[in-house]
Amino acid sequence: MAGRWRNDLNWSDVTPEHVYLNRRAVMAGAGALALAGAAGAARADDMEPNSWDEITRYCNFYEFGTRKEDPWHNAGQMTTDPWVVEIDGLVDRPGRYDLGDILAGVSIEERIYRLRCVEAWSMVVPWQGFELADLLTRVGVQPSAKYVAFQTLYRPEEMPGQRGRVLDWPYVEGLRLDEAMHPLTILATGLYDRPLPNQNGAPIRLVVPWKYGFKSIKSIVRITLTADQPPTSWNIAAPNEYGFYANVNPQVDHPRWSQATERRIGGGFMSPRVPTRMFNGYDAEVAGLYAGMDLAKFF
Ligand SMILES: Nc1nc2c(c(=O)[nH]1)N[C@H]1C(S)=C(S)[C@@H](COP(=O)(O)O)O[C@H]1N2
Ligand SMILES: [Mo]
Repeated sequence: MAGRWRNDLNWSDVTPEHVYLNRRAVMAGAGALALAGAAGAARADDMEPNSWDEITRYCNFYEFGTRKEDPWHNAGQMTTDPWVVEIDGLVDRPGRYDLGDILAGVSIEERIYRLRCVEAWSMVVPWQGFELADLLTRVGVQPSAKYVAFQTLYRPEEMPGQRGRVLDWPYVEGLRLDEAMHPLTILATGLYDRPLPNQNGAPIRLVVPWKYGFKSIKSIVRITLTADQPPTSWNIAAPNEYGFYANVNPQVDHPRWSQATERRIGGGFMSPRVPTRMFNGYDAEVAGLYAGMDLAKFF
């Protein structure tokens, strides 16, 4: 991997906007304020994080219901302590790892990423987490491994949505190994410098910012290194609508709607529609992973 990916900004650089700028002005004087203001304005359209309320109340987590506010209402019932992640398959050190042991071996950093749902809405989220590659390297990926499979908690007594059949439970997802090892791919444990709320996938969830949101599987209990492409929940549910790759691509429409634009959550009752960007704007970092691939075929 060519070096660690560096964040292009910290969330404190852009939000809470006026609070932060005022603090900076007091500390560093008017010159710093002008600079920060100019940089902030240039980014404002694109990388201004959504509010805590937007990110934690407008969620997709079908284990708690299919309406956007259901997870906010229902996810409090999920027990997240103790939490064990089973890591198995083609690894040198398989085992049932306590979350505390996993976190003891990594350094948590901040990543502000765009999140683009396949339903054509989007947000900007200030995550805290660590690179999935760090964990995979620690457990030792064997040369025969080509994919990484992930599984969400299955606990219908705490997850009312799992008592219905809207998806095959547990929710499963997967990445090609090179996607999993890419420095943009993180396991998130926090949001706005607070522990990850249950509805956003506590205590540990995947974030793959150049793919549609459904790839970013929540509340992970198992990670399996495999030789073959693993099954994935939305692909099982509707294979003609949701592919394994699910790279954000404004040129490949969903069979039932356009993917050319997206509704950026927030901004009052008229959420602005903005153009969707190739690989969700991370093309410089990830386009090389798909060189020569037909992205309409491998959607
Ligand atoms: N286990 C699980 N993970 C999931 C989902 C889900 O229903 N169950 N929804 C996905 C979808 S469609 C999206 S858009 C993102 C939403 O993440 P957020 O609610 O934290 O914004 O989570 C993804 N991860
Ligand atoms: Mo989504």
